[in-house]
Amino acid sequence: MNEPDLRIFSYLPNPRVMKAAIAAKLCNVSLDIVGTKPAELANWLWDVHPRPLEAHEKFNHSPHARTAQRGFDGTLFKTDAFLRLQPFGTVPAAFSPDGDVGIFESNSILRAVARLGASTRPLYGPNDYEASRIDAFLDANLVFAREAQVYLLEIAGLTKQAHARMVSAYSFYMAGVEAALSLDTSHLAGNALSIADISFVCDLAQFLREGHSVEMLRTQGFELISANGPETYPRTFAHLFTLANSPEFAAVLGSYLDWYHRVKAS
Ligand SMILES: N[C@@H](CCC(=O)N[C@@H](CS)C(=O)NCC(=O)O)C(=O)O
Repeated sequence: MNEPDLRIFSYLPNPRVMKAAIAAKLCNVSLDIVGTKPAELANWLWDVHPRPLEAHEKFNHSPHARTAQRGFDGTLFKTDAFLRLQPFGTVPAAFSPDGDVGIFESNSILRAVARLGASTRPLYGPNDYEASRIDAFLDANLVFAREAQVYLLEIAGLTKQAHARMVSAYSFYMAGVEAALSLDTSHLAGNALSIADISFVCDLAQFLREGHSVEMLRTQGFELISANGPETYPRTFAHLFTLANSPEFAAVLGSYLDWYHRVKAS
């Protein structure tokens, strides 16, 4: 088998990995994506060469045992070699083919794919200024996505403050995206599809999964933050679904957003 251009380890499916997978399809970069269902990743060795653990390797005094930090509970098994390359100890975790370079943060893994495939299809802007504007969207996405991560992890027991904080982060982000799409351009950062659009689709698609918790929110006295989204932010939702339905996005997203259409249609 030919060596891939980039290796990625994560729980799957993961919209943060989908960012890299969509870009890879668009610019013909080969990825080796390794992982398993979220609940099963605690049974894997988080390493430069990740693999399922044997039962006898899973004990609390293992040199690899670490306390999970966010999104996981209990103990995870991360090697020193993994943590040298992935200092925040998170997934998705990407590696250069030789395993010498670790790349973390899904937006930066996305950037890596765009750089590797730039000669096939430029997804990272035609010049330094445009690339920096794309970076600015990626930064804004990350701020939104971090707020969304905290909100979704706490959704079973939200405080009023936590809910209000997400409302504010959502409105700020969505208003900015809507404003960008109200300019005379077809995409977020200009007239060409870029990694800014890819990151936007995946992060917003993940946030919309608050819709799975509508009853849980109601019992706490909250409504869906994204309710009336298409009415309040029409350009943003149109952009999301136009891209999500395009071939390369649809091939990676699969059924990830199907539930949203079902709920909206009912
Ligand atoms: N902003 C990061 C988020 C990555 C992240 O927080 N990953 C969590 C799972 S959702 C993780 O790997 N946690 C490891 C731990 O709990 O130790 C990205 O986009 O890649």
